[in-house]
Amino acid sequence: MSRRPALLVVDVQNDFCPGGALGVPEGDRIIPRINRTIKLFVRRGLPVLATRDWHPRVTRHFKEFGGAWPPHCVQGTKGARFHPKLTLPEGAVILSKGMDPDQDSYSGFQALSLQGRDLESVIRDLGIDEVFLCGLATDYCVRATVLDALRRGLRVRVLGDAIRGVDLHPGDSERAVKEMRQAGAPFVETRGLASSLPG
Ligand code: VGL
Ligand code: ZN
Repeated sequence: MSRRPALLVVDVQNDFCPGGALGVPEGDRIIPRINRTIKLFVRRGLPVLATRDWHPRVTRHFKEFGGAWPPHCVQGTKGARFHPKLTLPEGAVILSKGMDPDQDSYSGFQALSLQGRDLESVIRDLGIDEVFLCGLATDYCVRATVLDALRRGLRVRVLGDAIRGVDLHPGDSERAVKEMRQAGAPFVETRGLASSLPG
């Protein structure tokens, strides 16, 4: 059976980049690498998916209402937009998560497409059997999405030079990387990726 990978770009939004409400250090540095990788997938006719954190103004995810975070990625605000330098292709599948005001949801598998489909059904419908994953943040959404993908029996590769973490507690990102590797997600670099893609 032929392999069919997709690229999953996680939460590359203004609020997660330097200057944003929850700026991840160097969060914007990964964007040129992601853009080059997007081109590789588009040229081969392989799907590109992108998640976004998409919160209501009032949610238990935010400090003010008992959560861990300053307000960020509030639906419809500039902070919630994809970073302007990110070049998502026409036809990219956009999935939103974090809409439930009563819970934290970090995994892309809790996200819904604009048509209301969840990530797993989108992946199955597109005939994808392997996900290459990049984006923000290593210790939250990237980690949770990678572990969930593995639990669902998908092959996952993490683009190690195209992720960055929040590190709310020092060492969080490093621990997340170890955890993802141990769970069965190999790390690869964006450079030289062309040779490991079909077509
Ligand atoms: C995330 C912190 C708060 C993430 C979302 O998507 O990684 N991190 N909300
Ligand atoms: Zn959030």
